[in-house]
Amino acid sequence: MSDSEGGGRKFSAAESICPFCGVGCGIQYNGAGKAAGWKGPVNTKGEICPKGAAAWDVVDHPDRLTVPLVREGRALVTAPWEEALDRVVEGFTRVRDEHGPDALAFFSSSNCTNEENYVLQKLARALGTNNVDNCARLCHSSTVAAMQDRLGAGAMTNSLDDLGEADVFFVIGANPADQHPIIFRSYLLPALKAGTKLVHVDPRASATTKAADIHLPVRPGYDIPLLNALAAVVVEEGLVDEAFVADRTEGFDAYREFLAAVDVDAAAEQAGVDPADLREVARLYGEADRVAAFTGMGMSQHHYGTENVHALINLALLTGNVGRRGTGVNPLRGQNNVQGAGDVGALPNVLPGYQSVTDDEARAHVAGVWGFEPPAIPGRTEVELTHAAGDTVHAAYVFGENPAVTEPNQGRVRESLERLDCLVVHDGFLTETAEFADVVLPGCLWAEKSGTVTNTDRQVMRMRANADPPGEARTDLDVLCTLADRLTDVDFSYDGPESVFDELTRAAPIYDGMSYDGIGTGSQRWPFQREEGKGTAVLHRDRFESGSKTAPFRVVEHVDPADSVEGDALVLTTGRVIQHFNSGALTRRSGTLMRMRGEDVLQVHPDDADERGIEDGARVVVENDRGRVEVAAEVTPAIRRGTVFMTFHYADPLANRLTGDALDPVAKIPEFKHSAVHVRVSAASDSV
Ligand SMILES: Nc1nc2c(c(=O)[nH]1)N[C@H]1C(S)=C(S)[C@@H](COP(=O)(O)OP(=O)(O)OC[C@H]3O[C@@H](n4cnc5c(=O)[nH]c(N)nc54)[C@H](O)[C@@H]3O)O[C@H]1N2
Ligand SMILES: Nc1nc2c(c(=O)[nH]1)N[C@H]1C(S)=C(S)[C@@H](COP(=O)(O)OP(=O)(O)OC[C@H]3O[C@@H](n4cnc5c(=O)[nH]c(N)nc54)[C@H](O)[C@@H]3O)O[C@H]1N2
Ligand code: SF4
Ligand SMILES: [Mo]
Repeated sequence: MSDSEGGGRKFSAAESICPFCGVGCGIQYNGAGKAAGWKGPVNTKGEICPKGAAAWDVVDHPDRLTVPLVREGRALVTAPWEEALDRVVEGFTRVRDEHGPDALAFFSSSNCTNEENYVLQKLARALGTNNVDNCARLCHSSTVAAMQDRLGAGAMTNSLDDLGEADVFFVIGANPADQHPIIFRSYLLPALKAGTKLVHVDPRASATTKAADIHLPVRPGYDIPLLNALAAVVVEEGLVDEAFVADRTEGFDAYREFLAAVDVDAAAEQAGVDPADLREVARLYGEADRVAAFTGMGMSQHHYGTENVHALINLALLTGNVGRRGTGVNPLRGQNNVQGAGDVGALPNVLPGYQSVTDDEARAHVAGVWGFEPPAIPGRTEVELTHAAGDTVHAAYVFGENPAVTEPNQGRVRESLERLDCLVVHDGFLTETAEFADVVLPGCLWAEKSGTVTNTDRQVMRMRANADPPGEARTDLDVLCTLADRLTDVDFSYDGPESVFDELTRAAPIYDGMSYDGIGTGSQRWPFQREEGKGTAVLHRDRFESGSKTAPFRVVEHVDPADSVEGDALVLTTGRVIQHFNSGALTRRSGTLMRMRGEDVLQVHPDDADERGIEDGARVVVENDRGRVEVAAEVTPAIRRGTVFMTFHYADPLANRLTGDALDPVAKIPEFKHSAVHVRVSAASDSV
């Protein structure tokens, strides 16, 4: 471990966790201006991907916020901490007094620690509102809703360690080679080399597809007909796991009757895939002893995302692929702590440990720990809160999120943000969202904080500070506790993250028995078994987490996407690339990553390009009723005909100008993966 000085700041290596994806690789300062992996619980050889390797680039970046800012007229000007905090307290207190606690909104952060999220949700509840959410809403909220409903737990059913035992990986609407690179390289690839088959269901061929045995290039938004047809073939060909169905499921008769009416060829055509390929995949799923399904944003981000996941759960139950090693339904989670932000209760309907706010016993349990009872009426969700701005929501605290890039239909989002009486943004950078703020509080980044995060396979791991906060910045936990103390009568004076974690283990039953010391440089997994001193790797073994021995089948019908695709319209689907992360707030500031991929492109199929006279590299206009962006075209057969793809990593072009605000009725997730757009060569590019 070496120490070094950076612009007056002292850096020293200490085992922390990567600030990017939900894999949760161990990283730390390498002593020479870079980040390096250490042998963590997940990246056991110390391996990291390009984003992890570039994670230090932003820590000492000149754009870092180092002092608070407050709005004076049109400008944001620097202010002492006391003045900035006074403004927050004054703004939030005034709104609460005038409009009641439900006029306040708290956007918590899946990029921040369990302790920070725990304190922020407790603050919201101490003020009398359940209006607290995090961007899991935009991400796997639909997956969580479906899995919680059917199986009793909305998390990966299995652990990374056991998944290699699968005979088949069924990856639908996810691209782990680019989005969960260390899972892909260190857990999936070795199994593939040893003979596990990979099926990839995705309208776009990606690095994951390269490793696949079969690719089903599904038409965006048509996963339900595809999944139903797979299930119908499994039944038709006698591949149902009869013993599992009899012992562990309910409602099979109605489901079988529904499947009997599915016309497999017609469903394959509706889903845009070859019926013969689809039948082959069904046989693989039905005949294999162990199939592990992985699901991502291509499934979850539709206005029927919950139904998509229900259809996948049916297939896993039908083939007996739940409750054993190398099987299951496995959502690959987004940020380094999106799992934890939900676990600790930064959600409007549940308290720490997924205890419902409407459950009297759960509220009483939490009240026993907190000394006050949280409100019993569920709060509103992230996009609903944004839409209510200026109407029934008047103050918002945005902690480690950048909704002015990442929420759908940006025209509407930006008008909403303007209408808030008091917008506080607490972030490491002056983000696009911070431009709308009344108060901007300088946040810490990963290297400057200590605390815990929970990764995609439910492992709670510790982050350790490698540096002090820059300039006058304070640790995020310190700022949140100070504000909470000033805004409420509740005592928020914790003795550092460890004492917050200790309280969390008492409030959230799934974390009961865990400890900072117990975690050490390893991990503890939920649900934690206090008596055994360890967590449960494979869920639903003899009983489902719901407490029941059985899980129900459910008839799932196709739902049309919200945008109808007429005339020469194409379907825009959006997603990610390996070099950038979400709103790009961090990765667009990394010189290394920008050299790897500086600009966005729109992937267009050669036939669609020909019809529009679009050449590779040409600037094109992409537009619909909601907005318009300009971007360079990449003409490639990797994308299916009729579909175009761009990322949402850039503020310009801002893909979310084009996405719509239809929400899933259950999970309230937006439809990021299906928007009708028109694409044409840009006049500006014609004239060049
Ligand atoms: N490099 C990188 N890694 C990341 C992130 C990042 O921004 N960059 N973000 C993190 C976060 S927050 C998350 S949530 C995860 C997300 O990880 P993924 O779920 O892998 O993310 P996406 O790229 O949004 O979508 C996955 C795939 O869905 C496909 N798709 C689009 N529409 C459909 C459809 O209708 N049906 C099907 N079956 N597929 C469809 C897309 O072509 C895409 O390849 O990644 C995490 N890791
Ligand atoms: N079109 C389209 N839109 C999408 C998606 C899509 O696939 N397509 N995916 C959606 C998904 S899955 C997600 S998860 C969301 C992500 O949406 P966001 O959460 O809004 O995106 P991020 O870029 O992850 O925002 C993180 C912010 O936190 C700040 N930050 C990072 N670390 C810290 C810290 O330690 N402390 C503080 N205080 N701040 C910190 C960063 O600077 C950044 O501004 O986007 C959604 N939007
Ligand atoms: S795989 Fe994810 S957690 Fe691991 S280094 Fe890459 S971005 Fe970080
Ligand atoms: Mo996400």
